[in-house]
Amino acid sequence: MTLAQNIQKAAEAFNRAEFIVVSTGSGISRESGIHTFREAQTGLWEKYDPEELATPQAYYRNPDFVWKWYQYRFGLVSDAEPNPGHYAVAELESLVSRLVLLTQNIDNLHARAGSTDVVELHGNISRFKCSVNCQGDPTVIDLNTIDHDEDHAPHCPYCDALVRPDVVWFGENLPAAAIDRAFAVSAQCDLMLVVGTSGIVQPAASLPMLARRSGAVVIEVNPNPSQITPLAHIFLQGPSGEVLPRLVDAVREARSG
Ligand code: BJW
Ligand code: ZN
Repeated sequence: MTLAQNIQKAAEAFNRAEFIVVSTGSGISRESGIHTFREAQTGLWEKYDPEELATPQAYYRNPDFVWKWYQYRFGLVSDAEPNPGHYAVAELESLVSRLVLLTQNIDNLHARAGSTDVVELHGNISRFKCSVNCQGDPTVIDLNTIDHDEDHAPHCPYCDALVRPDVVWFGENLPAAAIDRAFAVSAQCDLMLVVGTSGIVQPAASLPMLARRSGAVVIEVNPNPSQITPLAHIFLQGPSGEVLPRLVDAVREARSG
């Protein structure tokens, strides 16, 4: 089947579904200039494995170094704009009766594109918290209210522990409300659209399987086969910034036709 035929088939499935869950990974932000998580890093960070930096152990071992990595990435995210893939997901929300968006991304680009019901599974790089959550979980810290610079990890104004980005590192639990909701909607939806994830990182990677076992149609958008591809009913192979706008057009046409 050609991509055009698969998009048509996917659009028909969308029009049969009442409750849609979209689950996204870093690939959807690739066309906004943000590297996917497992892509080779550039410049200063070329030599470092992101999987080894995104851990509490790395942070406590060398807080200033990991802080600088996050400041660098925060800069990239702040300069980025949503791309046609993010806008297409936001538009889908207005075309269907119920849609929940689950994202592993920490870049806020879905909300900036207009999606309204976004469940952030791995936190948000623009938010910071006390590393021991001394005033309750999470103890959010507004960086503008404390003395800090780009090169040094700042300290909590209440307890002096380190301040850290409010993201989920390996070995840490996902925010309970977010993961509970993700499991619930994945088990309830009629259709799950999975976009731009390698499907390697748990527990997010298990959501498409849960959806499929619960009877949902699973559709994947990715330029490359992933761990999700074998369980997808329809695989739309291509970059999401191109495929998703075509899918939205096809959903709209199938609806009016
Ligand atoms: C395009 C594209 C284009 C390119 N268009 N697509 C069970 C078995 C084994 C291990 C575990 C397990 N359960 C838990 C674990 C441990 C661990 C884990 O999963 N490890 C794996 C590596 C095996 N999980 C955890 O530790 C999680 N916590 C947890 O389970 O708590 C319970 C527990 C507690 C204590 C002990 C054990 C368990 C937490 C996971 C947190 C992940 N955090 C990160 C970092 C966030 C902050 C930061 O960014 O710095 O989240 S890791 C990183 O991976 C990031 C991402 O959200 C996440 C997923 O990556 P993603 O988005 O899939 O990116 P890539 O790069 O892998 O793929 C990109 C894709 O895009 C590719 O497919 C491309 O083809 C595609 N693409 N261009 C569309 N234009
Ligand atoms: Zn504190």
